[in-house]
Amino acid sequence: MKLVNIDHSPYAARVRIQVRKKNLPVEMIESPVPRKTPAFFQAFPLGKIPLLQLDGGEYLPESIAIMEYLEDCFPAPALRPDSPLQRAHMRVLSGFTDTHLGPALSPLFRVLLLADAGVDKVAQLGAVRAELEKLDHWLAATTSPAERSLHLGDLVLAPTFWYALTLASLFGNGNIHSGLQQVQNWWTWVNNDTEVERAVGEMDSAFRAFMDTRPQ
Ligand SMILES: N[C@@H](CCC(=O)N[C@@H](CS)C(=O)NCC(=O)O)C(=O)O
Repeated sequence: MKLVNIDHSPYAARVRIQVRKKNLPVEMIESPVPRKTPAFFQAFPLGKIPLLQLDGGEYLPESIAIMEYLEDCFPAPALRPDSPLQRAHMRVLSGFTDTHLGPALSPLFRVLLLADAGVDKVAQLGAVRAELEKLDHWLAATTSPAERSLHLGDLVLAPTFWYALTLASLFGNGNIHSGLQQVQNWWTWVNNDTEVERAVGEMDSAFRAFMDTRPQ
C-alpha cells in the first residue's frame, strides 16, 4: 500500500503516525497527479490528500476512513479501545477535531493564503480559544490520558492541535491554551509519543518552508 502524503497536512500527519506506530507496510509517496488540477479531480473525486492506494490500485480518500480501514486490516497493535464507551470517547476526539477545532482554524489558514481574506483575526482566535475551553471540559469529564492508552482520537487531534498553537502564536497569541490544565496535560502526554513528535516535527519543517515561499 502507498499513502499519498503532504508533510504539512494535519490530515496526512494523523495517518503517518498510525502507519508508523503499527509498523505497517505503507510507503509514503507524493501525488501521482499534480494537485489542484482537473486531472487530479478526475482521478480522485473528493480532491483531497491523504489517499491510501490499496494493493489492487484503488485509492481510498478521507483520513478517518483510511485509519479505520487500517485498524480493521491490521488489528495489532490496537489503536482503538475495546470498550464501546472508550471507543465512543475516541470518536468524540476525532469528531471534535474535524467539526469544532478544524472549522475554527480554517479562516486563519485563509489569512495565510490570501493577503486580504476579510477575517477578523482577534474574533477568530477567540473562536479557537472557545473550542479549546470546550475540549478542556470534555477531557475533565473523561478518563485521564495517564490512565488509558493512546488511540486514534489522539492521533487525529494532535496534528490539528499543533496548528491551533502555531497559528495562534503567528497571529499574536503565544499561549492560547493558558489556564486549560486538562488540555495542557493531554498535549504534554501525547507529545511523549515518538511518532507524534516526529509527525509534528515534519509539519513544523514543511509549514516553515511554506511560510518562506508563499507570495506576500
Ligand atoms: N476530510 C479530509 C480533509 C483532507 C484535506 O483537507 N486535505 C487538504 C490538505 S491539508 C487537501 O488535500 N487540500 C487540497 C490540496 O492541497 O490539493 C480528510 O480527513 O482526509
